[in-house]
Amino acid sequence: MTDKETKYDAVIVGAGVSGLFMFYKLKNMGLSVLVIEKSDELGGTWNWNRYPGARCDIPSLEYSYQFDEELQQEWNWSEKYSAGPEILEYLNHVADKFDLKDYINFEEEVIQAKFNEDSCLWSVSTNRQKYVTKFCIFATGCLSIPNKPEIPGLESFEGELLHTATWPREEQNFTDKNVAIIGTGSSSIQTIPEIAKDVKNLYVFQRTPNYSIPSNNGPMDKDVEAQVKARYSEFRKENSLNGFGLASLSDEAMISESDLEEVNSQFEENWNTSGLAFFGGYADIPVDVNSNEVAANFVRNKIKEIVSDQETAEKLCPKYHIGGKRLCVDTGYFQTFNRENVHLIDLNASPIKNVNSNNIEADQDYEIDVLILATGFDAMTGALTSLDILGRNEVNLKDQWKEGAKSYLGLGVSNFPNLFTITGPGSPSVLSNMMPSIEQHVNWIADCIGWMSENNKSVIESTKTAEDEWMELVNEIADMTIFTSTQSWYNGSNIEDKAKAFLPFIGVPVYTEKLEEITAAEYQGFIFDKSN
Ligand code: NA7
Repeated sequence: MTDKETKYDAVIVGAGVSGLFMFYKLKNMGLSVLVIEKSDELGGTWNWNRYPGARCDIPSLEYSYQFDEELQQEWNWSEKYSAGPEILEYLNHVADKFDLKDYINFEEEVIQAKFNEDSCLWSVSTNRQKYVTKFCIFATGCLSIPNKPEIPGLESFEGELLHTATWPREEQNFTDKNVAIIGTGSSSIQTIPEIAKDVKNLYVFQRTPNYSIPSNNGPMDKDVEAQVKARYSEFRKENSLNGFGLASLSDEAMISESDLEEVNSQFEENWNTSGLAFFGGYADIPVDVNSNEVAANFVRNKIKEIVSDQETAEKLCPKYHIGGKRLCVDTGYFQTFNRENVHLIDLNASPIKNVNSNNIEADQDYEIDVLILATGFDAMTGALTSLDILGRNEVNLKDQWKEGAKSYLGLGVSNFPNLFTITGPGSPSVLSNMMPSIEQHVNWIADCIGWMSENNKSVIESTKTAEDEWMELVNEIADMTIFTSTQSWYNGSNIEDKAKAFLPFIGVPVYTEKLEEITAAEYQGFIFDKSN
């Protein structure tokens, strides 16, 4: 170790929801820990995605930490679904309350992490210096690396070019401007109703329409808040027993066994109350294509009811299974297309031929001042494969994952000892409420490190066999659902040259059961100190 290398028990990469809690846990265990954060602020996804309308689409009483009773009692959310700035305020409150900020190295970017087989330590190189650490923990998020697709002529555009995932902090003034937005995923669906209010014209370039359910957002109902807070831990426990880890609408009712008229009237009620939970309204929507079609058709009919121009409505109606792409939750998205200043351009009928200095050429020329890319992320693996992470024999993680990411439990990767990922591929992550899934992983990693110390183990690594079998299970479960039926960022289809592999583990309760079994069997599938 040179003078310039500082040694830690653990280095955590990222100061978002997962990095903050991971740091809190390890600090309380008495470990020496460093958090490295690329931005000058904490908050991860909520720090980067500051576009107008950015909002959590899971109710905030659920999308919040549960590790500290005082915290969950004292914090009051102003709305059912919190907007990005309020979530950032909350995360800052958490960091202040538990004295976390002073230990975070802001504006420092990890470039390489390399495992040394002799010392069994990791060297972490940043744009500033080098650190040595026993454990390397990637708290880098599932949706962190923006997808910037190749669009012909984009580099020649002379107006303002924005991406929803790297939105500037300064307020953007779009008054009387002609604005184009490319992409119609969740970010776009949230921002379009906000942006449309001010602009002269908003041109929405859509490649694939999305299903979206109204959020039915509003001020926090104080009675509901009080009821939840009176039994918060039970409430969290109940939610963890539902497939997606969310408070569910569902009993065990199946569309296939129900009267269609009753189903449609139930859907009507769910449409007016539920948001994402709409998808769980009947147990067979995710697994039975015919039942799925009933739900899909209900939403298509809603779109046609809301949007006055039927040609536009038809273009906004998705044809694939509902849920195949991430279901969206909106506040007035479809209604926005009734505005005279909002225009939908179907890229399937007329692809973008070129972007010039001040216009987009498609079916006609659209003169624009601002171009917004709402084109998503290199999801689930992008934040890891964009770095040089070198494990045993200097194998690079991005090479190991070339044919598709494989991980054991979404927590460990063979050839990468003492490296942990929080909500990595193969875990419920993006197909669950991220907050409790993050807490589950952080608690597990902290317990594992504690167990290793008590049992005199210094190196943990998952076996390739465990990893292969685990990913087979991930795919077996996914194949029983509609999730693999559509091109989506769940299976890497949105990124050119990315291996197509379905990555999230579907089913929070099954995952939890398996994780607990494996842990109780003294971390079955992991080897310690290469000896057992
Ligand atoms: P998404 O959901 O990946 O949406 C990206 C959108 O951009 C989607 O409509 C894409 O169409 C579109 N896209 C991507 N590349 C292109 C090109 N080259 N041309 C035209 N359109 C393109 O990302 P979001 O940021 O909206 O949401 C991500 C998640 O954040 C969300 O699900 C929540 O979990 C939070 P496509 O469908 O690929 O045809």
